[in-house]
Amino acid sequence: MRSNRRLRWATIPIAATMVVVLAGCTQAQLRGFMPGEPGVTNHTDRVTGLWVTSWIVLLVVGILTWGLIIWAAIAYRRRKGQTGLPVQLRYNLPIEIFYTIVPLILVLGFFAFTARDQDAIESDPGDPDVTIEVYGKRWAWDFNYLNEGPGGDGVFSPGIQAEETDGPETINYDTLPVLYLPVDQKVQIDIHTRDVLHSFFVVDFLYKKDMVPGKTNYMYFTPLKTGTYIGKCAELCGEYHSLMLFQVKVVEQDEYDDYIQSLVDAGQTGTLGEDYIVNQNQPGTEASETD
Ligand SMILES: [Cu+2]
Repeated sequence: MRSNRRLRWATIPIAATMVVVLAGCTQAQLRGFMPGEPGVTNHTDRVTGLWVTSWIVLLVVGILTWGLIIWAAIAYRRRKGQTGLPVQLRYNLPIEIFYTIVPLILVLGFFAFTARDQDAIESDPGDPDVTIEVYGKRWAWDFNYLNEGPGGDGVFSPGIQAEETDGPETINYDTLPVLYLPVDQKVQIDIHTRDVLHSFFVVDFLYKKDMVPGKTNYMYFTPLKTGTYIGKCAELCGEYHSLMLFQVKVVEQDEYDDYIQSLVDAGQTGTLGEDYIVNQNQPGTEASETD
């Protein structure tokens, strides 16, 4: 009875604190300080949801654990006149079962929700509206827009490494490689590298994928918000890794079509494909067979 009443008294300040804390939450805090804003792609809210919910569960566990530690330290502290060891408790079966099962439930829960979300993000929805081949290279990006241009042979945009400047902006954003994507269209990205491991990362899309020599990885998503987003290499790939940047412009369909046409007009038809892979010692390449 007594502990029940004590618990009831505790709920009032806890609830009041929660109300104050949550009411003062900014959008950034509610999203767990993840970059970007809600609904940038069809996957970002799912990623943010998993992140924020996991943190809430972990904080609840943390507060309970810290509370119990502090409570035990105060309630069972050595009092005046006490000598020797306190009563030693062991083989307390209910407690042992409790602290085995609770972490098990937590780990299985985190695993299940992660697997569910990963499966949703990774699965191929099929019938992409645009398919873009991305090649990472030390230290820039080439973009091949497949099935576009005359005859559907594709158009391409070769990128250069970011240029450093002395100004307040440390790099020149005007010369960054740019990937154009039409808003509200199903996008498939085929991910390759021409040399070492890189990682294709669009920060606000909350997802990245390794670019592995001799392997093609895929990313599927639908951009839902027009805007310009920063992309970067997320796998240390050498001296100028930090300058391996690009921009993603999510635009309306007609602006996207204009951009594709501008590449056609510039004579950038076809694709910059495997011919430019510089690795000579990869399984399956000519070089390794003749060596
Ligand atoms: Cu890189």
